[in-house]
Amino acid sequence: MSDDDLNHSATSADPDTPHAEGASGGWGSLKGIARILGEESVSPVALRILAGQNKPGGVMCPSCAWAKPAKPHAAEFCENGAKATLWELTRARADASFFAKHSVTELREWSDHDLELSGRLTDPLRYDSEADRYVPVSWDEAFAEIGRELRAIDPEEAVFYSSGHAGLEASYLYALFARAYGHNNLPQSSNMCHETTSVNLQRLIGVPVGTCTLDDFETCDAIFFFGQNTGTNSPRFLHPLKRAVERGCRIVTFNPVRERGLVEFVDPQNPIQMTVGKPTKISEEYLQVRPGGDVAALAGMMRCIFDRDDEVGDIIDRGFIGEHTEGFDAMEAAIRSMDWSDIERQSGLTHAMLSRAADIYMQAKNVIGIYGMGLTQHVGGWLNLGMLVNFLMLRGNIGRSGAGISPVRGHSNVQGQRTVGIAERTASVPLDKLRDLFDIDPPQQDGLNAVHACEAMLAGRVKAMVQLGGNLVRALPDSRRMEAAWPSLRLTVHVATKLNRSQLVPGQVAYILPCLGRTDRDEQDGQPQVVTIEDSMSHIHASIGSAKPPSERCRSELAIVAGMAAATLPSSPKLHWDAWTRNYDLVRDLIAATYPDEFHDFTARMPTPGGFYRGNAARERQWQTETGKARFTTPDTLTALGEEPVDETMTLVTLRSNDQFNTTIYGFSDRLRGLEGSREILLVNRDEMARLGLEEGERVTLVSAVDDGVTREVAGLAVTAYDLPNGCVAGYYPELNPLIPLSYHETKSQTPAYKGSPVRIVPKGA
Ligand SMILES: Nc1nc2c(c(=O)[nH]1)N[C@H]1C(S)=C(S)[C@@H](COP(=O)(O)OP(=O)(O)OC[C@H]3O[C@@H](n4cnc5c(=O)[nH]c(N)nc54)[C@H](O)[C@@H]3O)O[C@H]1N2
Ligand SMILES: Nc1nc2c(c(=O)[nH]1)N[C@H]1C(S)=C(S)[C@@H](COP(=O)(O)OP(=O)(O)OC[C@H]3O[C@@H](n4cnc5c(=O)[nH]c(N)nc54)[C@H](O)[C@@H]3O)O[C@H]1N2
Ligand SMILES: [Mo]
Repeated sequence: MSDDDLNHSATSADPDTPHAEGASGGWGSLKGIARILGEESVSPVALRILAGQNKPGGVMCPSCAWAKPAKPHAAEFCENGAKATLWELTRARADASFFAKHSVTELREWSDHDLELSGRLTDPLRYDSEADRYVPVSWDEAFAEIGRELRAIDPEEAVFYSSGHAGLEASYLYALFARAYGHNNLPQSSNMCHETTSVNLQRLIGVPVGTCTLDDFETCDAIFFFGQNTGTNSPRFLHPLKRAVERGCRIVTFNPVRERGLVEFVDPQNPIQMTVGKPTKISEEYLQVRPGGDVAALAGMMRCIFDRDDEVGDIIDRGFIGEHTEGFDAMEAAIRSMDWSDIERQSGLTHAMLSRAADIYMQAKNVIGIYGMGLTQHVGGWLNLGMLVNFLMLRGNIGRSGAGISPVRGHSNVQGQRTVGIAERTASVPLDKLRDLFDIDPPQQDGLNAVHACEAMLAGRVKAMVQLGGNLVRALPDSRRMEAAWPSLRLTVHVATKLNRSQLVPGQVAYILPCLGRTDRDEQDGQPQVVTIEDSMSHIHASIGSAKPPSERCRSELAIVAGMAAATLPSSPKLHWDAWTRNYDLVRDLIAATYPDEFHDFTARMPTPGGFYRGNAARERQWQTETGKARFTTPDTLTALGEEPVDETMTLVTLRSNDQFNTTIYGFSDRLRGLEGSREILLVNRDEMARLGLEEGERVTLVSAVDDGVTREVAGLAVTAYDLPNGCVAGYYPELNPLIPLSYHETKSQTPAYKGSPVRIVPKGA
């Protein structure tokens, strides 16, 4: 295959691909913030909070988990961080009168966007099935009934979910509550996200998290990006990236979509560059790999590396491999036996392209591998990560400064919640310590993750679902099936800031408990409280909210968790739920006592600029794997897809727009992709449109091609020509979640295959 002979026809200059409004981060991004400011009428308080965001003494962004530098920019927030903050600080209120006016049946007709637009929740609410309305109740009543309900069931029938927002203190107590009560059913949003990372990096290099810190980005020579959309999902990362490019670091990107932020960047904090309008080119090579084709792309680059090593020697770091790793020979044999035509077909990239990318890798002393959902949300996510670790280890690029593997995490505290015990797998949890500290008998067996909890729910084995944040009914795969199962629950409890769809499928006993957001002032006993979070690079930061809470009746997440626990569990001299609620320092002391290596002197170290680092064994080349070595992976296939698309079957990739945070839809402008106005769209390339006889704007139905007796379809999607590889279609999450079968998930961690499920397009009238 030659470079012109690519398996996708469209290019960035494709007349049918809507044109993006210039480089990401430039004027457009400031306009985006201004629009939200206009919509939400920004108060001086909001401006003050934004000015201090991600800086010592300020609030840590409620949006993504990207690292917070020790020396922040004047404005250390991005377009999407500003949206998240202002969305939380809205003046709109979903208060008692709102719920008196709207029945639950009526609210179910509202869109995700309109539901959250109703504003902040102000009162504890209980569902009244006769009136079909949520009605205000007192906190005491709510806690008492929740406690009664939980005591009436077997603890194993309860599931305590968390979305990665709540701080370390509330999260630690939530996990303690679950274990004292008697279960490990602690699924978290990462079960739909980076669980592939937690399970597989642990297996391969002995840590469940990435090995890089921000400093590494100042000395790396090349960065390889796989399926992570920086411009939209972690825009502050564009600053270190731009600096890296300016000092000569070379960037190679693998992504089926040409995402603007990785193509070029205009720094909104650099007025000169903005006026001159000269963007920085980010990626030297931008390779539009087929979904699931990263395995083949990595195999191709590794073939080139082996070939060069044969010719000139000294390319492969045999010293590192001999001392630190196992499994190299079998892996090498498998890669050498692969056929270039298979590699090209599966990756959708040519030998020449992969050879150019491999050259960049071989010319670089220090290389960082970055990845996101493009690698994790596939059936073969484990193989994606195995191949990326292989690739990096070939030249000793793990456990050395300027190099490493760097998953970019999602929710602001998603990683930290896992660190302090929100874990359905008990291997990582010091259960003995909990037993000693609290005189409890924590269950030993693993609990349910998100997919297993759904299966148990469909089988009628779950009776209570408590949600600390999040919007499971929309975020889960097979969302229509799961939504239908929800009302069979006996108890549903939502600790939330805003109204969402999950709350509108109440169990027989159903509560919404309104909590403070990260930006709100949290006072207990007249004292301001601080919470902490862990960023994507394992640094722990204090976060101090200062906005007036939306109502006097909102409580902190920690207070709500402690209130539910106290009402459920028998009193005990070792469980001081009230005292812990009055002073969060006491909870930090408990975290330090449970995890002394990482969290010693927690409260004292909390204000460290840039956060305090809790360390990483793999970074020190200590491999806490089963064998004490880092492990190479031998590929047995060249794709991460569960099955290859054939004939009319296409691979569905679900995307986030630039105007959403997960199921929170801020608006309808996917500015960086040049897509405006509607989320009910299906992106297809022009060749595929011609092959399938589709017209631009034509309404089609997308149906799942997984044949297991369940009908899965989404109708009314407008066909939109877009520059994508052949054999795949793309559209938005969460609208397309009814199409992802629950059973279609990563093999080792059950992370749903949101980036690679088989579908068929049915034209209207067919
Ligand atoms: N503004 C904003 N920020 C967010 C979020 C948000 O919704 N909005 N969500 C937060 C959360 S929870 C998370 S987990 C992160 C998610 O952030 P990301 O990890 O960036 O996740 P996605 O945007 O889902 O997809 C990333 C990219 O994968 C590409 N891709 C799809 N399939 C493949 C493939 O097979 N191979 C390769 N190489 N690429 C592929 C897509 O084109 C897309 O550009 O962002 C966090 N930050
Ligand atoms: N098809 C498809 N599906 C996906 C994905 C995908 O890429 N494609 N991505 C997956 C990923 S990576 C993730 S992480 C999940 C996300 O799944 P979740 O984390 O469950 O969903 P969110 O949309 O982040 O949750 C939004 C809700 O959280 C509540 N909330 C907001 N702030 C706070 C707070 O401070 N405290 C509390 N208690 N509540 C708060 C609000 O009520 C809001 O409505 O979705 C997954 N689903
Ligand atoms: Mo996520």
